[in-house]
Amino acid sequence: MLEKVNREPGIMFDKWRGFTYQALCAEWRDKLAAMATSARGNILKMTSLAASGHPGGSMSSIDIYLTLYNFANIDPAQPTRDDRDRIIVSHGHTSPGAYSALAAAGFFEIDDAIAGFRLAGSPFEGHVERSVPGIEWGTGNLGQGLSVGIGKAIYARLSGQDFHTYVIMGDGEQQKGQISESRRIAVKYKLSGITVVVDYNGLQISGQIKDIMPQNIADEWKADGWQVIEIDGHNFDEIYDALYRARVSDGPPVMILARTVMGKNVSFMENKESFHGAPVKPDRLDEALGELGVDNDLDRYREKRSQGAPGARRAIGADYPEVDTGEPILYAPDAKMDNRGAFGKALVSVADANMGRDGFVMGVFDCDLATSVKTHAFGQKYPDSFFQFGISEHSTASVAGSLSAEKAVSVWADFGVFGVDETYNQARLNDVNHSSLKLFCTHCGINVGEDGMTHQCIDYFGLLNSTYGWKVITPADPNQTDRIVRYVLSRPGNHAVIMGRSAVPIVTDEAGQPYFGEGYEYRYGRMETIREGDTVALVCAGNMLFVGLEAFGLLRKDKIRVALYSVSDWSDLHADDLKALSGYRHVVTLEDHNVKTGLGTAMASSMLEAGLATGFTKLGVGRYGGSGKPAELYKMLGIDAASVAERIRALL
Ligand SMILES: Cc1ncc(C[n+]2csc(CCOP(=O)(O)OP(=O)(O)O)c2C)c(N)n1
Repeated sequence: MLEKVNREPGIMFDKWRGFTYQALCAEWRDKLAAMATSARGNILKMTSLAASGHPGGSMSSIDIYLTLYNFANIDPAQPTRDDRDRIIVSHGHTSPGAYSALAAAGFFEIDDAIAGFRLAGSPFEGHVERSVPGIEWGTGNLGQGLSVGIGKAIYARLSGQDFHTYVIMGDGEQQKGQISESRRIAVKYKLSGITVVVDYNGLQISGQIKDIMPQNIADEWKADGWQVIEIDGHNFDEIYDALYRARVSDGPPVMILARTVMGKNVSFMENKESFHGAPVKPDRLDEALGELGVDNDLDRYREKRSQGAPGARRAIGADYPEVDTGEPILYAPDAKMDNRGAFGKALVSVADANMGRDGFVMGVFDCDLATSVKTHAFGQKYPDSFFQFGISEHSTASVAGSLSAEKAVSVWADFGVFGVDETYNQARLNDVNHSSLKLFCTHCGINVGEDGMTHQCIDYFGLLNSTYGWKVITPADPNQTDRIVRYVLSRPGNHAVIMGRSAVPIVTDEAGQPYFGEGYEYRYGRMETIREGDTVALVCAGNMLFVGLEAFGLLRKDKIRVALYSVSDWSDLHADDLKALSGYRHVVTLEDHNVKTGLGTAMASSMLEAGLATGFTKLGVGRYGGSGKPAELYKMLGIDAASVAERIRALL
C-alpha cells in the first residue's frame, strides 16, 4: 500500500492534497484519465465556440494541469486562503487547459468557462487572468511566470509558511531571457519550495522549437543548478511521481521536463503547430470529439453564450498589511541631503517600527545598486529581508510585483532608467494583476548629470501614466521625501516615487523654516502653495521646486511676484487645485521630464477638460540631454532658474 509522507501537511482538504502519498492509486489513475478525456473535449468546445484560442498547447499541458489542480494543497471553496499552494500558469495562452482542469477540480462550473471563453465581460479571458478562481496571476507575456513564482516562494519563506509554488511553462517560452535571470535567483536563494514543469511538446507558433531557436533546455536548467527530472507528460504515474519527489525534496529547486504531444489524442491535431493558436473548424469538430468519445453538444453552449457573459469576475482585493509609519525624520534648512538619502533613512525607520511584529512581512529588492539607491542600510540591518538579484531587472520587477500581491510590503529601488524604462511591460503586467509594488527610483531626469542621456529617465510619468493603476510621486526635498516614503509604504496600490541624484536644498517658507517640516501633513493629490503671488503661477514638479524658488528670487528683484506651487502627485490632479490655477493669467509648468508627456501635458489636458482656460506654458526636457553637471544641463535645456525667469518676464 502507499506510504504516507513523513511531514506535517499544511492544510489537507482531502487526504491526497499536497502530494501526501508517494504514488497514485489505481482509482485516482482512472479518475484522472476520465477527467483528461472530458477536459480535452472541453478545450475543443471552448475554442471552437469562441472561434479562437489555443487548443494545441492546452491539450499537451492538460494532464499536468489535472494532476496539479487535483493534488496541490488548494481548496476550491477557499481559493485565496493564505497557506494554499500557488500554481502559476506562465504560458497563459493555454487558458483553455487551465480552465478545464480548474473546473474539473471544482473551482467553478465548466459550462460557464465553455460558454464564456473569450466573451466580452466574462472572467474567462483569452489568456489566464486572476478574475478566475484558482488563477494566481494573469500571464500571456511569456517569460514572467517563474519570476512570479519566486515572489510567492519568497512570501512563503518570509511569512514562515510551508506552502509550495508550482510554475507551468511552455518550451518555446524557454527562449525568453527573463527565465534565466529567474533560474539563477531561485538557486541563489535556495528556493526548494518552487517546482517548474515545462510542457516539452517541441512546437511553437512558427514550427519546431529546434528550428526556430535551438536550445538545450534540460542542460541550461542543470547548468544553473536546478535538479531536472524528465518524464512522459501524458503518463499520470510519472507526472505524480515527479511532482511528489519535487515536493519532498529539500535540495535545489526541481524542473520537470515533461515530454508531451501538441494536440494530444486527436489524430489530425497531434504534432501540428497550426493548432497552437487556432481552433478546430466547425466542420471537423464532430470528428475531433468523436475520437475522444465525447458528444458534440456545442449548440447548448451556443445558446448559453448568446445570453451574455456567464460566471462572475472575481474581485481581486488588496489584502495590504498594516504598517506603522514610525516617526518622521526632520531635516533642518542647512541639511546637505539628497532625496534618495532621505528615502533610505525613512525605509529603515519604517522597517524598525514594524519588523518582528507577528505576521509582518517586508522584502526589499536590489539590482546591484544598493549603495546608490540607498537601500544598503536596510540590507545590512535586515539581511533576511533583503534580496540582491544582480543585473536582473526584468525578473526583479516581476518577483517584487508578485510578492506585493501577497500580504507583504514589497520594495524595489533602482535607477529610473532600469526601474521604469527597462521593465515597462513587467510594470504593466503587475498593474494588470493588481499588485501593490513600492518602486523607488533614483537618478531620474537629467538631474542624473554626467552619466549622460542613456541614463536619463525622462519618461517615468509618461510610461507609468499609460497604465491605470500606477501612481507617480515626485517629492520636492528630503523632508517631503520622508513623509511620502512613509505614506506609500502604508498604502495598497502601485506607487513609483521618483527622485533625482543630487542633493537639493531644504525647501523653506518665507520665514526660513522648513516648508515640509514639523506640522506638515502630506496630502496625496494636493498641490502645495509655496509662495503667494499674482498674474503668473509657476508650478514646479518634484525636485524642480528649488529651481522654481531661485527663479522666484530672480523675478522678485525685478519686482515681479509670481505664485509658486509644488506638485508631487502627478497622477491625480485635484479639481480644486486646477481651478485655483485657472485664476492666473498664465500657468507655467516646470519639470525634469520629457515635456511632451509629463506634468504640463497632464495638467493642461485636465484643465481643458474641466473647462478651465488660461495661458499655459510647459517648460521641461525638450530633447535627450547630454553629459554634464545637472546645473549645466538645466541651463543647456532652458530649465535653469535664469531661463525660467526670462520666459516669465517675456510672458509679462
Ligand atoms: C513575450 C512574448 N513574445 C511573444 C508572444 C507571442 N506568443 C504567444 S504563444 C507563443 C509561442 C509559445 O510557444 P510554447 O511556449 O512552446 O507554447 P505552445 O506552442 O507549446 O503552446 C508566442 C511566440 C508572447 N505571448 N509573449
